[in-house]
Amino acid sequence: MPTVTNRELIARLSAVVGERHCLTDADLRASFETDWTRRFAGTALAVIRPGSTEEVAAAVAACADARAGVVPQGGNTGLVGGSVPRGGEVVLSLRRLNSVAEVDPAAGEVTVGAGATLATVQDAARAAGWEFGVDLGARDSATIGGMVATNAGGAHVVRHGSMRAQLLGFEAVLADGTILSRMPGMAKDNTGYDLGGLLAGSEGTLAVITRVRLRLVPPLGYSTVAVVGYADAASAVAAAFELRRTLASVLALELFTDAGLELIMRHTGAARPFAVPMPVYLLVEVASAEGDPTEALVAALGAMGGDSAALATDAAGRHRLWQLRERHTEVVNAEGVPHKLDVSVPGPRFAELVEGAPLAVSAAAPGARTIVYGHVGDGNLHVNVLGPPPDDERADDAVLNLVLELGGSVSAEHGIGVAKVAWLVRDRGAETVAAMRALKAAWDPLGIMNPGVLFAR
Ligand code: FAD
Ligand code: 2HG
Ligand code: ZN
Repeated sequence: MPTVTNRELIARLSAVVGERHCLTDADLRASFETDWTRRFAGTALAVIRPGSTEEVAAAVAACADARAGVVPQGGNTGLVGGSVPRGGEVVLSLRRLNSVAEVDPAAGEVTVGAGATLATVQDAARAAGWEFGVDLGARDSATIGGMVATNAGGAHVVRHGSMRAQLLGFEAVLADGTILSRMPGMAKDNTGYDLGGLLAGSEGTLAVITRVRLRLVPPLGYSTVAVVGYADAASAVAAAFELRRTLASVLALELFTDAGLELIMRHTGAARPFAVPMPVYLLVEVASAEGDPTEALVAALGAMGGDSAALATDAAGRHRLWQLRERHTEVVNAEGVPHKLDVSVPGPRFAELVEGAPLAVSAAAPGARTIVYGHVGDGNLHVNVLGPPPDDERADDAVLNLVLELGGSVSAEHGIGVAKVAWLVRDRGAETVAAMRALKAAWDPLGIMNPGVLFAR
């Protein structure tokens, strides 16, 4: 049994990180205690803001001695409630670990602190003549540590893969305060278990990621974006998969519907991409270093007979079209506190999911509104439900049941967090979850790392 009182723990944490980085006042803690959607919130014992890996290690060791839960937090843009306290834990904010080392221009690699934002890393890569392979709408707030911890996906997975695929090295603090480091940056490294790969998607339940070595990708100088309207989801999905098969230049394949577009127009003042509303829209971006891919895109779209289309090759035009997809999260949040279901199904079932999810919601929660959008190229749909109170999960359950019937996954990119804990066994099976729990027990025998996330307590 712990013999350390909360007061003693706070005094020790304060000594480690400095008094002004150990926040105990409710007002100062508040922004760290509620998640981006406002659906998940809890009270922390304290919020600490360490300034170095050594401080993280000493703080975690102090929490272990006190048997206090540790909730690692980056930009707090996660959408499944994993970055905020459930009650009485220490929130460990990584945002001060925001260093971005000089890019290695020959290797195309960079070492960054866990608290560096995605936008900072993208800027550093571009300044050195490279690009970072992952992009997502929360780029100004989401941190690299949080993105590794959730194995974030985003718009370019179809071309470059998700965060795990960018990871060449890591430094992390284990649950007893031990520092692990494997940072040199090697494309090939088969010396035993891939522990960095294990931390990718671990959602703060195994260790605190403090630094990572990332691979960069060559810049793609030519880029074109098109938004095409379709009469139904099946036609849009078939077109997306045909483009993925035939155009090597595909960088993004995204889908949204007129219900989402209506919200975007109402909240942001954006205009329709073309005069006639269509039920389903496909956004495709093609990009190449070798030459302008526009002609090939136009030919491919023409051959498939899309109904109406808007196309942009200049930066402002591309940005305008991207806003129609990227701002869905923000405008849904402006309408209310959403239930967010981030799911994937095998490609051939994707259209069934797009059509079926709103019907499943209506049957389970009459009157609820469903807005769907997502990364069609990855079979990943974001189902957002507005109307039911935060703790009414009937609509969530209906959608997740449908996903499992279609052979899919209850989390494509945001993770399990606390939102989908009840669904992990149903998705992965008892044997697999037992194997995961064995890993958790070995890495975190006291169960202090993000308790309640991923597994039920
Ligand atoms: P947080 O929200 O702070 O934390 C997320 C999880 O990671 C928590 O479980 C936390 O405990 C853990 N964690 C955080 N930092 C660390 C660390 N250093 N070590 C160990 N564990 C840690 N996600 C996508 O995948 N694709 C998208 O396209 C996408 N678009 C988004 C758009 C918007 C507008 C918003 C608000 C969110 C979007 N997200 C997207 C979700 C979110 O941005 C990602 O999940 C992101 O990876 C979270 O990063 P963060 O720094 O905010 O992490
Ligand atoms: C996106 O793809 C993000 O826009 C957020 O993953 C998804 O708002 C959502 O549900
Ligand atoms: Zn997404």
